[in-house]
Formats: sequence, C-alpha cells, structure tokens
Amino acid sequence: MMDRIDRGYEIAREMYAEIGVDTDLAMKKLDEIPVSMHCWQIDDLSGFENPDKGLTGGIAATGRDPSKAKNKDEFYRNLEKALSLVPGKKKVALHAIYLDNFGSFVERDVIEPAHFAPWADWAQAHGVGLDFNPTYFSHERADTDFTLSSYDPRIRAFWIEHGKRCRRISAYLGERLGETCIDNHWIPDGYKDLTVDRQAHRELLIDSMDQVMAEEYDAGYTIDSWESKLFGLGLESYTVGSHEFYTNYAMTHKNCMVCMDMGHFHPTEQVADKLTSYLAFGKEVMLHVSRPVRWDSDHVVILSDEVRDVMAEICRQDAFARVHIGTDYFDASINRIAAQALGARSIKQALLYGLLEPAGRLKEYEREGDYTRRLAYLESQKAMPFGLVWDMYCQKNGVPARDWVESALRG
Ligand code: RNT
Ligand code: ZN
Repeated sequence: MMDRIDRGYEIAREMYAEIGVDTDLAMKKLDEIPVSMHCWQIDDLSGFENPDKGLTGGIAATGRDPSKAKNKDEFYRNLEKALSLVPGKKKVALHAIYLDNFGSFVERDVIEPAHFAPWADWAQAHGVGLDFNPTYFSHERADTDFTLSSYDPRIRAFWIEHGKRCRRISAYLGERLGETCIDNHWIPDGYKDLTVDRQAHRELLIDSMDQVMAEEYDAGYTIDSWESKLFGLGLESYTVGSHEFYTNYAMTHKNCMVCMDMGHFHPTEQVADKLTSYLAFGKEVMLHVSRPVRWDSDHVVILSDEVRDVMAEICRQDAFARVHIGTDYFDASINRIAAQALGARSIKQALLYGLLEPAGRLKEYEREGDYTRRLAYLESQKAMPFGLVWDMYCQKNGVPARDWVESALRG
C-alpha cells in the first residue's frame, strides 16, 4: 500500500508533467538553494555581548510569548531545533553581538575572528553555512542616531573600525566553511524630522564606506552588501543609506551589492520588480525577506503574494547563484522556534511554487503577444497540487510537512 504522501505525489507529478514541468527536477533544484536564517529571532536580537542592553536604531521586538532563549545553551538548542524543521540547504546569519567573548566584555572595535571560531565549529558540525552582519546599533556610540555618517570624527572612526573588523571576521568564516560569507551592513543613520542638509551625511558615509571597504578579500570567502531603507522608527524623514545611495555605491564598487529588505520600501513598491534591474547590470543582490504590516514591522515571513513573486522572479531568471536569500524579522508574540522555522519554510515553499511554474511556456506566450494565455495559465497555476509536492519534499528531507509546529512547541 502506498502511503498518502506517495499517492498524492504521483498525482501531482502527472499533473505537472502535463504542463511540461518535472517535479523531481524541481525538488532537486530546491535542495541546492540556501536560505540564510537570521539567528536573532531566537532571542529578540539580544545577543551575547551584553544581553541586558535594549534595542536601539528603530528596531523593536514586541510581544509577550515566554519562549525567548534565556542563555547561550538555550539559544543554540532552540536554533538547532528550528534548523531541523526546515528542509534543504541552510545558512545562519549572525550579528556581531553574537560573539563569544569568553566571559569578559569585548568592545566592537576590537572584535576578532577568534571570537567567532566557536560559531565556525558549530556551523561545520551542523552542515550549515554562515553569513555575517556588523552591529551598528544598540550601543551608546549609536545613541546620536548617527554612526558611519556622523559629524563626530570619533564616532565615525569607532564604527569604521567595527566595519573593517567585521569584514575580516566574515572572510575568516567564509574560509573556514569553504563558502562565501555575505557581510551585510545596515546603519540606522537618519533624522526624525525635516532635514536641511541631506548631502553632507551622504558624503561622510561614502568616505566611511571607502575606508571600511579598502581591504580586498577573496570573493570566495566574503562579499559585502549594504542594506538600504526608506525610513525607520524615529527616523521618519531622512535615512542616509537610501536605496538610490547604496545602488550607486554598489554599481561603482567590486564585490559589493545592495541588500533589499522587503520591509524597507514604500508599501506599494515591489521588490520582485527591482531584482532584474540589478541582474541586467551583472550585479548580485542580497535579500532580507521580511513582512511589513503597514510599515517596517518585521512580522514573521509567510507565503504571501510578495514573497511568492520575489521567488518566482529568481526562478524565472535562473538567478539562484546571484540572488542571496536571507530572512529578517523579529516577533516576540509567538513561539520563537516556530517563528524562526516558519519564515524559512515559507520561503522554501515560495521557491518550490516558482520552480513548478512552466516558465518557458509563459515566456513564449509573452513574446508572441498572447497575454490572454499568459494571464490564464498563471492563474491556473494556483489550483495545481503544489502542496502535494511540498509534502513529498519534506518527507524526502525527514522534516514534518504539516504538523511541524507541534515539534517546534515541544522544543
Ligand atoms: C533594520 C534592518 C536590519 C536589521 C538587522 C537586525 O531595519 O532590517 O537588517 O533588521 O540587522
Ligand atoms: Zn533587514
């Protein structure tokens, strides 16, 4: 007797074959696409540097679910649990404040690869890659709301040193793991209210970035992304690192790309539409997949239209090696392990949905001007048995397909 998942898959395979899509191939491709899971959902971005320090820089975790990891052991245990519930290839994105300071405080301008050696050991042991983020916020030297673009040369020097050290650490992690570690920079710099000189901070930021980026590293070990933003909490009127700013910087610098966070744009803007503007110029892109609810609220990623559209775009352009997919959200109102697993699973689902699309055929309709069939077949896709292929994919990876949350809640 075939079990339900096998029977379901047989039907799905046949139906997709009828429209020229190979479900086995789609699953094989999905296996190879890494999703970089941000580590900070597990403890609301508290980190190991000084877990009692609150969050600043316009980011906040709200909610009262008691599942926040209380110490380092619990942090690792919960992260490992979440990873075990996500099928396929994974990376983990660290923040500099998740260093191992071996029991005594280490300032951000003196951190070293050695403080992350335990993470490299851990990643090797768990078969995951690593990405990295300097932490330019939640620190008294960021309390003026300016870091790399500050008018104060001492503040700027401090953060430039932090940025440089993070690139070194990132290169070390990439070398240890034999896989490029993406070093993603986000700074909170900006003003709450009407800004008169919008250029001076941008000129300072260019100068700081040039200093941070001066050292050349092997792209096989690390490359840098700079994360743009339209506005932030308390920084509503002006953000120095805007989308246009980093786009221009990335276009004129090697091994450097833009990071687009899906919560960092005006709500009617579509990140899916922006991807090919970089790909067409031969640029890679880093993504922070997030879910803005009315604003940059960092809700847990779900299989929304926006996420599906972004992943479909990557599939249609076969851009898996050029678009780097990472998660970024923090929700303290639900179980942290479940939240961590859910977002990454939804991204993998969106990728699978995209891989099961008869993209060649749809592109042909478009070229021929047959917009009726283009629309009608895109719509037909939605009623295809995508979930049955997902069930099989989870089974193949030894991960529960539907009731995975029970396992997450057991911890
Ligand atoms: C903030 C950015 C940034 C942070 C993380 C913690 O608006 O999205 O990516 O969320 O670095
Ligand atoms: Zn982000």
